[in-house]
Amino acid sequence: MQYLLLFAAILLPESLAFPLKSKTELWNNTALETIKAYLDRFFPSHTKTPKLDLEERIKEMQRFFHLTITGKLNTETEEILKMPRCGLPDVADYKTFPGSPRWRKTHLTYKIVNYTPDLPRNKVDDAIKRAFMVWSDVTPLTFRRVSTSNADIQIAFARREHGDGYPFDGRGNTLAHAFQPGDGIGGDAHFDEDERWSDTNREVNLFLVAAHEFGHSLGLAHSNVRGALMYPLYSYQNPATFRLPEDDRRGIQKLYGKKSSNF
Ligand code: TQI
Ligand code: CA
Ligand code: ZN
Ligand code: ZN
Repeated sequence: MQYLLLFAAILLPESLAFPLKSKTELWNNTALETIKAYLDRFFPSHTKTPKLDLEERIKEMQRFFHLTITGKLNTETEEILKMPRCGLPDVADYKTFPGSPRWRKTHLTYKIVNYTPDLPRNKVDDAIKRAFMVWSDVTPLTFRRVSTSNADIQIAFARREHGDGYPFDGRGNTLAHAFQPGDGIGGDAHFDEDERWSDTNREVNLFLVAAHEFGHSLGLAHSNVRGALMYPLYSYQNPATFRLPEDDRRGIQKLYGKKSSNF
């Protein structure tokens, strides 16, 4: 046993005998700082998407430059960092989620699981219906309301912890969230019951937030274009005259194509 300990004691300081190793680590740290700064500048991600970690952001960059998608800072990726380039971000418009998840069918179903007491039921139904129309108006997608439990997009009002690991936070801040296309919880949209939902410009307009959330449900992430529906800032627009901004239209049509004409 004593021999073993001694052996270990001799082996451990080995790394100190190779200053090269710590030098490599130092260099790696610098490279990491460099790519972080590069990504912040040219592939900005919003603070509201904490799930987009460094690896995902490197993948996004690799996808853009048609490199092998590893999510790791390899030589190929580092070459890009050294290249002269235009000072504008590469992703200056709509965005999809990493891997561009989307529905593989055009006829989707939705279910309104429960209602907020803030609005009469028919106003909730109407806001949700019109929020889906924002997207079906410009794509081949159709949305049909069902009351069975296996709808593609489940819509619910909930407060605080509600079973998906993303608890709501009381009045204010997060208003709602939605999951990217996929099985199970994929596509589902949840609205914070601690908000005051409205069909006017008072408090939080259900139609506008639902239209934004359904953008996420269909595969759109946040856009960098000010004024886009998927821009991560709530700005009130009159629902009666709402028109889907061009950036969002291009984004959703990239995923699903244009609305096929009627003949
Ligand atoms: N909810 C965030 C949102 O939907 C939650 C979120 C952050 C999110 N990152 C995401 C959801 C990525 C899906 C994918 O953006 S929120 C707005 C807006 C919110 C924010 O309550 O902050 C709207 C909900 F755009 F105004 F900031 C609706 Cl319209
Ligand atoms: Ca909230
Ligand atoms: Zn939820
Ligand atoms: Zn959003």
